[in-house]
Amino acid sequence: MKLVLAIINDDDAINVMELLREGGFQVTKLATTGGFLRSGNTTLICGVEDDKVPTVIDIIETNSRSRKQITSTQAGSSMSIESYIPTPIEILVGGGTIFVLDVEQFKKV
Ligand code: 2BA
Repeated sequence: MKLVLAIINDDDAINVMELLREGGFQVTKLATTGGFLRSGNTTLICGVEDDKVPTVIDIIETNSRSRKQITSTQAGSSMSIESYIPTPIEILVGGGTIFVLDVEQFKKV
């Protein structure tokens, strides 16, 4: 058995969860926060048999859009006045970030 952890955009979460459910997968949704942008994202936890992992990844991959997002640079270490003026930069936020972990034991009690 594997545990799929997928960090996706909040806007894609409902759709991805619905498609996983329709595919017969159980899924748990966690409200999480990205360390870089410090804005909300969604982490899905999905325990699946090994041979189903590609199907789960495919559902997540197909339904998680990447987006361009504007953020601002953090203050630099120099003491110049420019280092305190935030500069907008454009970054590409995934898609999805997916981890697949081995499950040592799975038990429902
Ligand atoms: P955040 O940490 O808020 O990162 C959002 C996006 O900012 C990232 O998109 C990436 O494009 C950019 N980014 C992150 N760190 C950066 C840096 N030091 N310099 C420049 N740009 C940077 P994604 O790579 O698609 O990641 C989306 C979210 O997935 C992340 O949100 C984080 O919550 C999670 N994530 C990504 N890689 C991870 C990892 N190795 N471990 C744990 N969580 C991860």
